[in-house]
Amino acid sequence: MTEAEALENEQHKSSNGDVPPEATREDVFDHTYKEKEGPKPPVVIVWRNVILMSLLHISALYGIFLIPSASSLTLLWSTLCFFISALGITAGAHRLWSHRSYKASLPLRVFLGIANTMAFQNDIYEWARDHRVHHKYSETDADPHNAVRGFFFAHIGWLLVRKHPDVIEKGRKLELNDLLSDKVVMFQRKYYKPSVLLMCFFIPTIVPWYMWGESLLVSYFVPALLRYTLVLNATWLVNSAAHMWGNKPYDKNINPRENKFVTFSAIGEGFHNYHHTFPYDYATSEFGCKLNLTTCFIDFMCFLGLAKDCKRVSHELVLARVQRTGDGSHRSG
Ligand code: ST9
Ligand code: ZN
Ligand code: ZN
Repeated sequence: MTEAEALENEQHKSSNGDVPPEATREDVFDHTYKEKEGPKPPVVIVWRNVILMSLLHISALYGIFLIPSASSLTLLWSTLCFFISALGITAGAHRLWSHRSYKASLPLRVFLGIANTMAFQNDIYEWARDHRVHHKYSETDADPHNAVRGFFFAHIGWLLVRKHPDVIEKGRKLELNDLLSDKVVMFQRKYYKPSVLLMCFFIPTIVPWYMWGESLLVSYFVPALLRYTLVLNATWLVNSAAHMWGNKPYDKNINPRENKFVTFSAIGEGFHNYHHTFPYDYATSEFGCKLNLTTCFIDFMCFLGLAKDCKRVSHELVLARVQRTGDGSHRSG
């Protein structure tokens, strides 16, 4: 075993801390999986989703057209709703529930659960299960948004067709007890549909209309539908653009890349080569808070005493990995 590998092993052990080891190992790439040989199963289009997603995107375009007639308070409210729902995905479903990269107190988990519902991207349990299977089987048939199938499939197409059977087969073998025993996750799952109607559509619409007399038309199409569509696309860019374009300073043998545009639009989630190399790092980046609003948010929660035990990869380990598997494009800082 080389020095770098020994360091990585050591880091992995310490990264698990007192978190159930199974829960954190579930997001690490499985080299033993082999795609089945022979013809691929047929692609089955789910027309209901195609129609709903088309209508949503047409409504979002109409929302853009309505922006000039929205009051500044409504635009401010839309931005706030964008950031709350984005944090529900990044700090909630992603860094907390999929990767267990830090610990959150009950009030913070309740906030993140509500914020996540506002983002309407499937319930936390389903999101985290699909995301763990994405890390464990990246770029294979068992990856729900396998980027080898092209930009469109990785971005939105995977939500418009039936899943590849291997996604379900491998997903069923994942260890998800940490999610099953989290009361916030289970509560959200139980009441998901009415909660989405309330948090993703009703509250964003009713607040501008009731509080400052915005028209119902603008209130529905801008802070509700346009904001929802923007958060969806910002998230999907991580699966599409950040798996296709950018450099690979940490591991040139994997597809995920460092993509500045995605880092900006997905509030700190575009350091994707780093993230797939060190999925347990709560900052999802070597550079902490830099260009990373989600990391700033988690740090602030730690400051308030609402979060703790943030897992981090040491500088030495990062450098050892850069030297061993990087593509030579690494810049510190
Ligand atoms: C959405 C999710 O948009 C976006 C996630 C993106 C992830 C990004 C990650 C990037 C990193 C983080 C960055 C964040 C950046 C954020 C920036 C913010 C500014 N394992 O699903 P079904 C079972 S959602 C185990 O119907 P089909 C399942 O339990 C958008 N089991 O599969 C069920 O079992 P049973 C809104 C699994 O029929 C059975 O299989 N939502 C797994 O193939 C059938 O499940 C939508 O659009 C698994 N992995 O249908 C809805 N998967 O029968 C979309 C499934 O026992 N979903 N199972 O209950 C659907 O309509 C369907 O899932 C489908 C597939 C049509 C896509
Ligand atoms: Zn991840
Ligand atoms: Zn990825």
